[in-house]
Parts: sequence; C-alpha cells; structure tokens
Amino acid sequence: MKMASRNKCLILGFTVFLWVELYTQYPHIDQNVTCRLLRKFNLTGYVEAENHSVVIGGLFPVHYRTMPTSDSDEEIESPMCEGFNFRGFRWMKTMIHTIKEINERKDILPNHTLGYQIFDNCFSITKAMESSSVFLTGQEEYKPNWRNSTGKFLIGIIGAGGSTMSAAVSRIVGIHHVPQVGYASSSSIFSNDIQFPYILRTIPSDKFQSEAIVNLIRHFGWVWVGAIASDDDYGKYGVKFFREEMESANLCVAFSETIPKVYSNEKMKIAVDAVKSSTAKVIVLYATDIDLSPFVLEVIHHNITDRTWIATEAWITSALIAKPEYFPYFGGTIGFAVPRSVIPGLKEFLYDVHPSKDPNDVLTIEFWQTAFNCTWPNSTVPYNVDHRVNMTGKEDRLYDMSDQLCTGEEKLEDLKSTYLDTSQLRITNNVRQAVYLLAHAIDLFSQADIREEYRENAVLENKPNFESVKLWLYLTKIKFITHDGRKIELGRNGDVLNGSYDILNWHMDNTGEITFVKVGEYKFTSSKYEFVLPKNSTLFWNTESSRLPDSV
Ligand code: TCR
Repeated sequence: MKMASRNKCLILGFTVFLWVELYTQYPHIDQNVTCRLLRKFNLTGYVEAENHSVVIGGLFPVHYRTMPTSDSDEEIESPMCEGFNFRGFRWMKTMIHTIKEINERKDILPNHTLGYQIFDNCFSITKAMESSSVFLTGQEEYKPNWRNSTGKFLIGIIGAGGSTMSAAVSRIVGIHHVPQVGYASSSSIFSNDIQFPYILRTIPSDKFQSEAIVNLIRHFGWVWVGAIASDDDYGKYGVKFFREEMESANLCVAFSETIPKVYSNEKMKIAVDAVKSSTAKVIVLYATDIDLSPFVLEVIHHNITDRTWIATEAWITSALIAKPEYFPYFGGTIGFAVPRSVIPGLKEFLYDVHPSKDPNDVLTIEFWQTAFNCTWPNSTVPYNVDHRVNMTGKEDRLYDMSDQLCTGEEKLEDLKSTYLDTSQLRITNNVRQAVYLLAHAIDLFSQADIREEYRENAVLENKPNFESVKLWLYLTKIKFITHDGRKIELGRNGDVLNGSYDILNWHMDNTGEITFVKVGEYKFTSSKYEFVLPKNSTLFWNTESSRLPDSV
C-alpha cells in the first residue's frame, strides 16, 4: 500500500501519509504526533508496515536538491525539494520490488514478512537527517525507540545514497546501533569500523576504484594526469587515495581541484582554469553526476575539447552527462562501472506506475508530470522543471506548472526515461543486494540458537531479545549468491571483500546516441587485482587524430 490513501494528514503538495489502520492497530500511537513530524520535515516516500513484524528503512535521492527556504517571521519550515531524479526513483522502487519478492519467497524468512519506511533524501544532508529522526522516533515524539513511528521494529536502513549523507545519518542512527547498508556510499572512510561501526555496503570501497584508475593510467602509458573532485566525502577521499597511489606508482598529478557543492563562480573558475591551462590531456573526474553537471556545462561553455576524461563509477553511465550534444567534449570518456545485472520482474514492476492509482502518491504524480510535461488534474504537486542546468547564469522559472493537463492516457511505452531504462542496472542491483543482505541476516538471526520457547517470534517480536549488536554478527558473516550467480561476502568492517568493475568507453552509435561499450574488466580482492583490457577492444578516443592521447 502506498503512503497512503485513507489518511488525514494532508500537507500541501508534499505530503507523507501513514494510514489509518496503523493507528487503530496501535491505538497508543498519537496520529497527530506522526503527522506533525512528517509535515514538519516535508518528507515524501512510501511506508508499508501493517502486518509485518519488522520494518526496513530506506533513503534515496528522488530529487536533486532542496529549495532555499524563504526567510519569514513564521515558523521555520523544512525545505521542499526540486529536480526530479528518475534514477533515484527507480532505486526506491527497486527496494520495494525486492521486499515484495522476499516476502513471497518461502525459503527466506518463512515466518516473517518485511515492511518498509522509505524517504526521499533529496540528495541533501538536511533531509537525510530529518528522515533519520523519523526512523528513530518512537510512539512518543522525539523519543528514540526500537518500535518506531510505524509501531514496528526498525531493523536496519538501506542507504543513504551518497557517502556524505550516509556519514551524517550514521551519526544519528549509529548511536542506536541501527545497521545501515549502503548501496552507493563508496567512500573509503566507511572501512574504518571504529568511526562507522554500523555501516555495511554492497558497493566496493573507492580504495579499489582509485587503484583501478591508476592501473588504467599505467596501462595507457600516461604519466601526467589532472584530477577534479566533488567537495565531499566521495570526491575528496577518492582523490586522496588516487594521489597516494599515483605517487607510489611514480606518476604525476598535474593538478587537483574541487567542484563546489554550492555554485560559486570563483571556485568553479579555479577548476576550469586548471583544466584549460594544464598540458595534462587526461583528467580524472571524481564526482557524482549531480555535482558534476555544472562543471560539465562550464567545460562546454569554454569550448574545452581534446581532453580525455576518466570517469568514476558515479557518472560513467549517467544520463545527465551522457547526452549526445555533449559528445564533442566528453566522447571517448573511459572509466569504471559496477557490474551490470538483469533483475527478473523489475521492468514490469517499474511499468506498473500510474497517478490515478493513488491520489496521495505525490512522487508518482510528480514523476508523471515531469515525464510527460503536463499537470495532473487537481493536483497540487508542482510540475518539476530542472533549471539548475543553468547554474552558471540567471534562473528563469524554477518551479512551474505546465499548461498542458495530463489525460492519464499518456503511454509509458512511448517514454524515453531513465526510470524505465533497465539496460544499465548497476547501482540498482546494489540496492537489491543491500535488501537481500539484511533479509538473509534477519533470517539467520531468527533461526539462531535461542531458547526453544522463544524461537518462533521471539527475536523479532520481543524487545528484550532483539539486540541489534547480535544482528550485526550475522550481517558480517553473511555469504550469499545473488540471482545472477555472484557471490556476496563482507569483511568484518562491512566492506565487500572482492568484486569487479566493468571498464566502459563512450562511443556514439549510428543513431546518434551515446553507448557505453564494455572494453575490459577489472577484478579485485583485498590482496590482488586483475586488469583485463584485450588488445582487440575497440576504443574511441576524442582526440584530433582519434589516436590514444598523450599525457606526458
Ligand atoms: N558513490 C558516491 C555516490 C554515488 C552515486 C552513484 C550517486 C556513487 N555512484 C551513482 C548517483 C549515481 C558512488 C558516494 O558519494 O559515495
């Protein structure tokens, strides 16, 4: 059930609903408290807790950013979000799809079903923190409790997406020992289990990626390479490791600059000038696509061509950057991606989305409006125009309603949307595996050798028996084989012990679309790596001669 239909706490266009049954089932929950909390934080997402013994939290970037709040004398409001992120919406839906699948399976958690409480973090620390306090809020406002506002045990959290957000969330939920399973938080900081004792992840640490980048540079014989990073835990630690590895390989970093998180002409100029003035023709870009896009626009604005960009996994397959019109500047990009997967049943699940199903499902309404460029009748959800695109200049319309009304007859089949594109399920698959990881651990935990009389429901239903510290023991011991035959195994610090990246290179096909061509593979364990780039791989280089660039 969506977040949810028969609820009374309707809040502007951006609303979070908990449904009436919850309150009847748990009469001691003060509905007003919950509604007040969610309204206070302007949170959107999906909740389903009824009839489930445990709840898994989830945090996904379904918007690119929060909007600035207006200064007024009235009560300080939590920011709203803008810039609909189709990819984040797909990740969020994948968590729900995976939970449904697990609940239907008889071989995992046969005696329990999982519920969920998922929020949009809008790619912002503020929203991620606000969601965390809702996760932890018990039946009395602001009192942390294992039974959170859904009335069920919160067993763990999937997310929060980017490293900086996960780090922030862990500061709150970690105090209460709630495990967090990251699907995209790749910063090497999380390998430190003293600082981040309750974080595990299904994405490898960037330590491996930074090493892989240096091995790629070595492979092509480049020695003089620039680096640009986002100004956060992802970019900064990624580049720190990269520089150390470059040094030990006796290679040189020509420059190392950051892209500001909040647009600043001055700071952006420093990064662009470094690229323009350096003789290094090969440049590593260590940032997520969202943070990278203003920099990309600057590169185009300054007509910087004849560069070869090394991509990190966070933007190598990004529809935000891989636009045909950017190809003259970014064609030939080469870099790493987490392995691709095909997820049975996901496509059908994603297509099963329509705003008429639930008038209170504000994310679906916004999805529909943004995808089809129309306004859903009687909806208060603003049609979302992504105008940060023009961060370098003046903004015209930030938030708008389209004149065109949606009819409901719009065809998803006609749509070319990142949300429906299941050809590159990479982080999406990490989301799926993160849910499975938690489910397997809960499964083992619930069969654990506890006293016979408690066995049935004790672990999950009785607070005294539910100790997350014990769940942690199972989490780090879990080994399982994924639906596509990959082995998932984590070390004691919650890091994946081995894995691989695809090496992708950007080509343009004869329809004028950018394609991500797999040209090689990089496999690693904690002690060794294997770099495979066959001689006969067709590589596209965006140089005048179309030959391998020199960067010496
Ligand atoms: N780690 C980044 C966030 C991130 C991401 C992505 C965001 C990664 N991959 C793909 C959007 C799409 C890898 C971080 O902050 O740790």
